[in-house]
Amino acid sequence: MKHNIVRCLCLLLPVLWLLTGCAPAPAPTAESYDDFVVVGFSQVGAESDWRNANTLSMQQAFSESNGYRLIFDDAQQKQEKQITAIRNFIHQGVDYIVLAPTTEKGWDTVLAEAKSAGIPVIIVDRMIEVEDDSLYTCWIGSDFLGEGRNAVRWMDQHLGDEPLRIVHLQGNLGSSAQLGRTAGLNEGLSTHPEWQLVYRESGDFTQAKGQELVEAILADGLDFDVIFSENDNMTYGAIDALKNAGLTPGKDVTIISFDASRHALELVMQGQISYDVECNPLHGPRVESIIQKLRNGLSSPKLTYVQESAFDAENVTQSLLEERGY
Ligand code: GZL
Repeated sequence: MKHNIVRCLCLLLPVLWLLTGCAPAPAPTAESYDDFVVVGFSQVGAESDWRNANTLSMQQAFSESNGYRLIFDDAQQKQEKQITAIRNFIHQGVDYIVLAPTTEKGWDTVLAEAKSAGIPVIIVDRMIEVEDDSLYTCWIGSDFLGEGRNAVRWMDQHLGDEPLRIVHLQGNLGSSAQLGRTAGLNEGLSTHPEWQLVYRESGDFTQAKGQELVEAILADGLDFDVIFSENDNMTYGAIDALKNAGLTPGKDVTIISFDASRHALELVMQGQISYDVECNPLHGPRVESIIQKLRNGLSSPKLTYVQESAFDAENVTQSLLEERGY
């Protein structure tokens, strides 16, 4: 199965040449493909700064200079596009499939096809839920419930037991990041009767939708004290909406966010975001290290959680901003 497409192309080229009289650019020969480890990467999309940093990290790790040929597919946040991409990877006979899944469910059938083709699948970032966990070799990503609990702990410690009216901007519904962060907030709501959830909607992790949602609740005259936003891009949109309404983020409204990208931490330093829980996107070297292990006949833990931090005005420094990798 390996690189069948490539071999077919090599056979067709001379015929095309004779028919068209023009010499097409030489396709990579099977040997040239064989010089590389071919990795098919199905990415969620380009919905956020986090996602773009994750893509760049993967592209840098799986470079030709590192011995890889990366076949990259952007699913535009649609699971059906990811399923099609995985089937294409199988057909092309890649050596490894890396999947950053949009949502947790719906992967059993296509991953069974990858297993039948003998292609190892590595899950990165969000988690998947399958009947048979042999359908993927291993997963590496974040503890999203832990991230949500971290945010609630900070709220408990810094916002005291005063009554809080909370606006909750959720990420892509059904994604591990949304499920975990939401579960953390729900635990907080159940243990703090003085906290009231006054609004909950999904902003799809995008800045535009985050701004749209907050503009709408301001227009409706909703009163609230806290915005619990499940990623920085939705937070940027919410901040724009607050400012356009004459409100001061961090003063009139406390903002809790997730991802902790460099720009967001600048806003933490300025007092606009009160607390930002890190979700580290720089998975490229981590996934590449897993593939190196597998190629050397070594195993990798089934689940690997990356170490992450969190930031408020107390621990954000200029040097931290300068050194930040994303
Ligand atoms: C989290 C990742 C989420 C980020 C968002 O690991 O899946 O998706 O928090 C991104 O910024 O869109």
